[in-house]
Amino acid sequence: MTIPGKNRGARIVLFAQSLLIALLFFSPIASAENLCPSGMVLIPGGSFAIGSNESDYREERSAADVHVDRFCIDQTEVTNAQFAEFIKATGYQTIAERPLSKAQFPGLSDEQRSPGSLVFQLENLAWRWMVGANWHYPLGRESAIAGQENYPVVHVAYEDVVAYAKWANKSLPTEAQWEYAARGGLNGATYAWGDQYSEKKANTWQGLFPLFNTKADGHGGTAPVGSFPPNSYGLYDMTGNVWEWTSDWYHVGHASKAHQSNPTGVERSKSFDPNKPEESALHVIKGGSYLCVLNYCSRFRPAARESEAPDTGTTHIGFRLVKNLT
Ligand SMILES: [Ca+2]
Repeated sequence: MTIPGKNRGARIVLFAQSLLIALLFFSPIASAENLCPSGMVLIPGGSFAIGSNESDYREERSAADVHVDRFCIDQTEVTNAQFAEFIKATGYQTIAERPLSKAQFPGLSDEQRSPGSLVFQLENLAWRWMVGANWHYPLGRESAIAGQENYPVVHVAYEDVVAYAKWANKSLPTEAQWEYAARGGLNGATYAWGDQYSEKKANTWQGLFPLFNTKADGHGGTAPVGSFPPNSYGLYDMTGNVWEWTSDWYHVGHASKAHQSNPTGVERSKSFDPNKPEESALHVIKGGSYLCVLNYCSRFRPAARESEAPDTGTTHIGFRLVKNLT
């Protein structure tokens, strides 16, 4: 026997429960967690000053107020294991694996045009062009990455990371996105964690560069991603380990970005680094690397920036990607 009143009450309770579940499921908080693919972190939109007016490095001056919309960013630098998946899926050959072009380097012999890349040799404490060095053999032919699956991929040129981004359906960060994420909400602070330097916070160089490295942080070269504490946004290695490519073309200062939303930097034709006048167009790289040290090149600060030719990969440049949300 049914009791109409009781059934109606039960239906109301059931309806209310369903409504609550629906509200929870579709609430902004719950959906925000699902906005970013696995391995990425949601960075809330906001305004900040990109660059630094206090910096000794003129390329960081003057700071400009900018706004960035919310976006997702990789929690770590892209690893060897992740890059290997891309190579396996696409058969892509990185620039360091291709011979130098005869048209571009007519004065070199075939042997001199053999595939290779720039390696910083810790034993000699010097940069050297090494035939056979590439993402799979970071220090040359006898240095395969077996056992280093969780290290950041290196020897990736700009063209290589753009190809990876296309495959992953993601994008290179703009400099503004990268710097905003690196600051972790501590806008205006010197370092990603505050104003006091600490060699325990990131994979940097300890000692007198380039004479000696005490390796007090436990690493002479690159370290597995996530070996050091994350910043306030939960992002690892935004300071040190490897430099990271951004999509911006390099230009001294930030005047072109002032008061912009989602600035993308200068056009290619305006890219210029007075320290490298022979280069015509360079991209901004951020974050510094394991070779950065307070006494020599303290470019492991969020405001710091360096230029790099798009066709150049080295032992200390890697990348991470963003997913833009519309
Ligand atoms: Ca880094």
